[in-house]
Parts: sequence; structure tokens; C-alpha cells
Amino acid sequence: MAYEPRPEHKFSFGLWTVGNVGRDPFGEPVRPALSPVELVHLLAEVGAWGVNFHDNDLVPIDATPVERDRIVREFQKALDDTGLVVPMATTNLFSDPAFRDGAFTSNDPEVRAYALQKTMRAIDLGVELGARVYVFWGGREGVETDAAKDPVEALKRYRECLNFLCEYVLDQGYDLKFALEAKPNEPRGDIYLATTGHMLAFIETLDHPEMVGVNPEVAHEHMAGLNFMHGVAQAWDAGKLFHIDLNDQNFSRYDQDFRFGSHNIKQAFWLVQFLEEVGYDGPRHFDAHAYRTSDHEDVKAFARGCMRTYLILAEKAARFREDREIQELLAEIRGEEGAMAPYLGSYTRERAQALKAHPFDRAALGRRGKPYEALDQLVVELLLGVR
Ligand code: DIG
Ligand code: MN
Ligand code: MN
Repeated sequence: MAYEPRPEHKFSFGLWTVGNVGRDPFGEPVRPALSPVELVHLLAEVGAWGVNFHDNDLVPIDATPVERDRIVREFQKALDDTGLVVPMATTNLFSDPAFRDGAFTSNDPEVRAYALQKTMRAIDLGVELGARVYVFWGGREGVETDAAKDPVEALKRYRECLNFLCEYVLDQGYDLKFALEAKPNEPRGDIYLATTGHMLAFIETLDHPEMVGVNPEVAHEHMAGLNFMHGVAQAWDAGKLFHIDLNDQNFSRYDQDFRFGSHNIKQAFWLVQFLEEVGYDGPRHFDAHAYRTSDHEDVKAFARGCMRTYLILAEKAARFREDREIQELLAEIRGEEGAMAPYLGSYTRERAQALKAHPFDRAALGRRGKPYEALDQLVVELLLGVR
């Protein structure tokens, strides 16, 4: 059937997404909690390929070693029974009160050390269950007042912890890559390394930048008022798109984590068009949750909707690439360098001298219009289903 998810689509969900109980800052849970095993079976029922987790989504923070082993054993059995895989794991360094002033950037060295210990144990758990990507979302790495922390000192602490953990992964011989996830604010008033762009720059200051990429999230870049696909394209260009968190988000709102494509169809289309055109082969992780008004059946509709919308938009992207009228316009717009070929490209002294001497008719340049209205209308009509 059309738009049915298959393993090759690599659709994944975190336990915390379909397991979201509907708590929000102004209301208590509305849905009973499902166990990790029940969530694995729910994801199998809707056709997901993978399941991700924070350490404490799976193993409660105060579980004994015996309880941990039982939980892991039962979870592994559910994976075996359903065929789901674990593409990614991460650490919850934001829920426990110990992290209320951050984890890696906390002013309390004991908290920073505890965060390292917790993360090493969580990495062990993720690797044990097959994860190949490890996400770091520094939800508490920030401030409400800049009196509290020097941002350079905070970055040094962040860097020191990530360098330590890269060395741990190398020392353990794990086949694991790190993916850093940016967010501009919430739960902290301001979160350090606020966007994917900040993360890409920060990665280059680490001891092992080759081990570290990014995990851009739609909602988080939209919260910053940015074009998500542009950030993803820059990460891809840098060879750093190690993972991606798909959802949706109205601009200038709190983190809504809406169903993929449910709010900004056009931005979702350009993202899917980009990912499919460049051949992104990583997990397509839906870091989103159902409305607080949903019951568990509607949670399944939420999960199915994320995957169906991705597949529908992928088909629209294929139609975009095949549409004769659109492609003819693109050929016209993205013309060859032509007479400017001698002047464009890498620097030579001759090229520079010739270009400096070339007579331009600037007024003529200014008279050249572009058919972008016609082109965008064709895209809109493609998305509206009339082409
Ligand atoms: C929030 O968008 C963050 C956390 O849910 C998690 O650490 C990360 C993994 O996708 N996304
Ligand atoms: Mn989010
Ligand atoms: Mn996320």
C-alpha cells in the first residue's frame, strides 16, 4: 500500500515520544504510562524501524544492577520479537534536580563529574543495545542570568567533558559517533550553543572533531526563527549530519514538538526534498509527541502521521524533480556561467587582473528579473495536489 513505512525508510521514535504521558507546565499527565516493552510493540504495530531512548527512559535512575539487567533483558527480547533496532541513544542530563544548573557546564564540579559518570554508563547501555549514534542535548546547559556563569568558562567545561567522552569511546573501542543537538532556550532561559550553526563551529574546537556531528531538530531551529533546511544543508556540506530530529513547530513559540509536517508543510517539503535529493541515509527520527488531548489510539495516529507525511512529501519531491515545467524553469534560472566562466572559480592573478578590467553594465544587470513567482506557484500547486 502507498505511504506505508518500511524498514528501509529508517523511521525511528524515542521511547519518550510515543511514551509521552501528556504532562505540560500547566497540567498533569493525561495518559497512563506504557512500559518500554509495550512501547516497542506499539512502534512495531505502526511500522517503525527503530526505537531510541535516554538512559532513564529505559532504566530508572535508582534501579539496582539486578533490576537494570532484567529491564535490559526484557527490552532486548522485545527488540528480538519485533525486529526493531536501536539506532541512537542519549543521556537524560536534564530531569534530575542534580542538573538544575546544568550538567557538563554546572558551576558545581561534583555535578560535572557525576554527569560524566552517568553519561559513560548510558553510553555503555546504548552500545549494549546496538546504538551507533549518541546524541547530546544540553537542555540544562545555560543560564537565566549571565551573572551565574562565564560563557567562555562554560564552553571550556562543555569541551572538556566531550573530549573526555570521546576518549572514553575510543578507549572502550566502541563504534559510536556523537551528534550534538542545539536548542536556543527552554528549559533554561538561554541555552549555550543555541543553533546547529553554533554546534558546527564548536565541534571544530574539540580534540576529536571527526567523531562528532550534529543532530538538528526542526522545532529548535524554528524557535530561533531560522530556515531549518539551510542548517541541515550546511551540516550535510560539512559532513556532519549524523542524525536528525524531525517534528514541527510554529515560529516564536515554546518547543511544541508537533507531528512532522503538521504545521509548516512547505518547510517540511523542502527538507524532505533536500534529504532525498542528497541521499541522506541516516535514521529519520521523529522527536515529537501527540497532543495532550490524545489517547493511546490517537498516539498511534500521531506516529503513523509522521511517517505517512514524510513518505507523501518524498513522493512530491520526486514529482518536483520530474515535473517538466518546473525543471525547464530551473534550467533557465540556474544557467551556465557562460561569458563569466573565465572570471569565476579559484583565484589566479591573471583572472583577478582580467576581472578588474572587465566593463560591466550594472544598469543592465539590474534589469534582469527572475520567474520565482511562477516557479513557486508551480511548487505550491504541486503540494496542493493540482499538478
Ligand atoms: C529534545 O529535543 C531532545 C531530547 O529529547 C533528547 O535528548 C534529544 C534526542 O533526540 N532531543
Ligand atoms: Mn524539541
Ligand atoms: Mn530532539
